[in-house]
Amino acid sequence: MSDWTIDRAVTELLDRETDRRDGGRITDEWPGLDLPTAYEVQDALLQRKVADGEKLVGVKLGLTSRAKQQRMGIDSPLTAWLTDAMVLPEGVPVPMDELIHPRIEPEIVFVMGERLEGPGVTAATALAAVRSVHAGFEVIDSRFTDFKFTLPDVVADNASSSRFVVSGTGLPPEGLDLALEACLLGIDGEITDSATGAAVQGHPAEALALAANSLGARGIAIEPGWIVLTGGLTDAVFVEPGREISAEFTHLGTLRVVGA
Ligand code: OOG
Ligand code: MG
Repeated sequence: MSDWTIDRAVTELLDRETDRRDGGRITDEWPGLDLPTAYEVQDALLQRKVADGEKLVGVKLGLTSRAKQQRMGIDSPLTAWLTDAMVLPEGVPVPMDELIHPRIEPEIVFVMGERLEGPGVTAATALAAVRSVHAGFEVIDSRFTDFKFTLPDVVADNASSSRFVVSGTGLPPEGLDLALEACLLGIDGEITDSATGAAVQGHPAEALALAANSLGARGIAIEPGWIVLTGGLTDAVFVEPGREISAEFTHLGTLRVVGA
């Protein structure tokens, strides 16, 4: 019998985040941690943050692209929670002194206009519920050493969530072909990687539908005004002091962020 509980896992993960330290995988000590229980840990972690004054502002998808799945060694997408404390305004440097070992990845972001509740949500119905499409960056900061985890570990850890940037100006989804929307990732002015929106589940709206359907199975709807991060288009890159990371999109604009 393991002496781990949902509560203990939440406390351990929050302590690591506060103390800025990584550590071993929970599943090494709690091999019985299955996926449904891992989502219970994730939900309890959100409740703890909400009790501390944070507000739920949306949902993120993770491991929706092959680049991310291959790097992390997990081929199954997941969802996790976004709170207002994770918002990094455009132009503000990544606060390295608050984080453990941050990496950053470019993402296509939706702001929802209408409620979306699975099951049965298709990419077309999902896209029809979107108010605006934005360029985004996600800063991930796993509470596990070297970003080494199993699927239940990373689900419990709210999918490495740390900070995110959403471009101020969005575009209506109509008129955009998001499968073809390209993103050039740059480090200090040099293009190091690229992808199109098709990298995430064939189309970012497929990723949104996936989120709606998997949350729907847990009785949760995606609400109007929510921010939805559809998942890293490329592999993530390490943030370093003074390093400038850029994401140049075909129509969604260009985001730049620097490590402080
Ligand atoms: C897990 C989070 C993955 C994404 O966009 O694929 C993620 C990780 O890579 O640490 O946010
Ligand atoms: Mg991400």
